[in-house]
Amino acid sequence: MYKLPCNVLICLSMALTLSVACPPAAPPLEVRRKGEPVSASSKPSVEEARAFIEQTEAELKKLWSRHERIKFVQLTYVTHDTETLAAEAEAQTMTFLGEKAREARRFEGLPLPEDLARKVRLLKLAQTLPAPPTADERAELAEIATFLESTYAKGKYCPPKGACLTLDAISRELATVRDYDRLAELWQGWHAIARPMRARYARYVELSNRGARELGYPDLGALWRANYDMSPEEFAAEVERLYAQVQPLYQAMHCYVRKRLRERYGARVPEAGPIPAHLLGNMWAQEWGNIYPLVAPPGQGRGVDLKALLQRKKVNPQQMVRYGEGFFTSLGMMALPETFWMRSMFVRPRDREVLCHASAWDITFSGDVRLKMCIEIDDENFQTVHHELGHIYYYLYYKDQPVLFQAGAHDGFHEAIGDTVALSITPRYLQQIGLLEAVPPSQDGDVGLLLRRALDAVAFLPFGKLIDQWRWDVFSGKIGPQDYNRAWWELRTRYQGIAPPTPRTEEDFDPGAKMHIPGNVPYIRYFLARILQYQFHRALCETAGHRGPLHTCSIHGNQAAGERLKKLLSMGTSRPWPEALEVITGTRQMDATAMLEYYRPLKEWLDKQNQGQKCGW
Ligand code: X8Z
Ligand code: ZN
Repeated sequence: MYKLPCNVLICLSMALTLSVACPPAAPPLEVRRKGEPVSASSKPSVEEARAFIEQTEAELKKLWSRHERIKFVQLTYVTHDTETLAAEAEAQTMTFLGEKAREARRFEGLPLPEDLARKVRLLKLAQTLPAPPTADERAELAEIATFLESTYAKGKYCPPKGACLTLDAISRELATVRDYDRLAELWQGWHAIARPMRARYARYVELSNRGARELGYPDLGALWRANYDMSPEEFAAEVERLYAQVQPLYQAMHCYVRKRLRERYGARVPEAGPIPAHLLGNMWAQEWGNIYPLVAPPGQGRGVDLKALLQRKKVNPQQMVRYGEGFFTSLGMMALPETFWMRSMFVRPRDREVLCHASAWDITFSGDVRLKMCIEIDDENFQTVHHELGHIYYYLYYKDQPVLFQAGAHDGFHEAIGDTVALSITPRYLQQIGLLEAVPPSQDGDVGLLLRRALDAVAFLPFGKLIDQWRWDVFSGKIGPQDYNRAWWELRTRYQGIAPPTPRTEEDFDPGAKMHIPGNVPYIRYFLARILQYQFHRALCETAGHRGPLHTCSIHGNQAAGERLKKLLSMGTSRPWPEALEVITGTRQMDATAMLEYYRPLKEWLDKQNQGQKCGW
């Protein structure tokens, strides 16, 4: 029963296998240009549509599997050769999907059964990187996409003296060091990795927009926004509606945190302006939990220090994942397959470049699931392990769906599962699993515990929204390449109320210092997940018969809650997401009231603390 982390031998042999034993890449498929005839038969039948989709799904499963396998090798072993293989695979997949989406146009307007009509639509939306019209452009786009991601993966800050620092090493310092200038140096050092991406990013925008237009969308942002069972415009309005619900909570927290940071850093934190972005314990100021000791409610203890508990127990990276697995199995879910333990990467290898940003993989769409993560032993990683296992369990429970339905109800659902489970990591749960000896008595309505959680979850909300706000505007042309960085900081200040610690120019490309921008991963999903996870939590806690404040609920060990969750997971994206939401919550609308209810005692406390303060920026 055992489990080596993916080591150099395994990955090396995988890389060799790929380059030696895999069939050579198929010759590039030409994508037809707009307006060209698509088929000999002008009026296709429903049977033809079904046969087309079945055939396409069979080919797609093979192609995607090959793509995922190559990407997994590339990102656990970044070299010139694996980058080349990855770019080839990207171009091939893009080309195939582009061609199939075009062929599928002949079935539009045909009265198809619901499942088939849905698959035809999903086929078109299945690409976050759509194929531009010519083979040269597709190869160029794939090469740029691979370059951007690899550049991020290999990024380091090399100070004038001493060894170069990886993002993990920098992040450890950002979390604990409280020296303003040292933090600014690290912040600036990391952001410099993105400068070489800038020009190529502009070209990537041009080419991927051309791909989106081939599919009938005005730009790539509109294509991304079309994947929510409503029009892109309706979706953008949904996001605004949800943001308006939570904005007052963020503003209250910002006001309180700024006041406490002034106590620490003095006038370098302005009384009524934006907070310097490097003081919040995280490279992107997206989650602020690491500065809890600086802002903890006066007079309250430090609460439960999970990092200390894990380290005292000498928990190792695999055991971190075992704790996560234990939670899911307590809900009545299956154990993780043996191959998961054998083929995952759990630690940063010492001898090669990898992309450490945590991710969950579904290599074959039939159970070969893996984690790729550089696990450190602390509370943030404990949380992330649960997040990733949410993806893994989604993969495992929808694996019998047709491949086009193997996805989250929408991508925010996929991101929300593990985070929902993580809300059940209460002190009582930590005691049940033997990590904590005794649950500390509740003080002041648990304001300390709620603040610790809100520093991560609530701080994330404006960040989760603005990343794609920026990208949507970049793709639509509202933000041109000459304004990339200025517009980025305008949004960062407008939404998050933060400012860069050092002067920025258009030589910089600060968006590129965040993985999802060079990695081409849409981001609004995380904003949606942050809201949905509380909705799911509230509903599952009701199912589990919980009484009392929402933050004291843990669904650990509750089979009824597990059944609900399993039902949701096994649906994949076979039905429009409001139906999936109904399965788990009984309602069909995304709604932030569960989150507001969860943090209500904190909001009341913050409002008191903020009395007499000039809030806002
Ligand atoms: O990227 C992730 C996961 C993988 S899907 C680790 N997250 C976002 C981020 O790190 O920026 C989870 C929270 C937000
Ligand atoms: Zn995720």
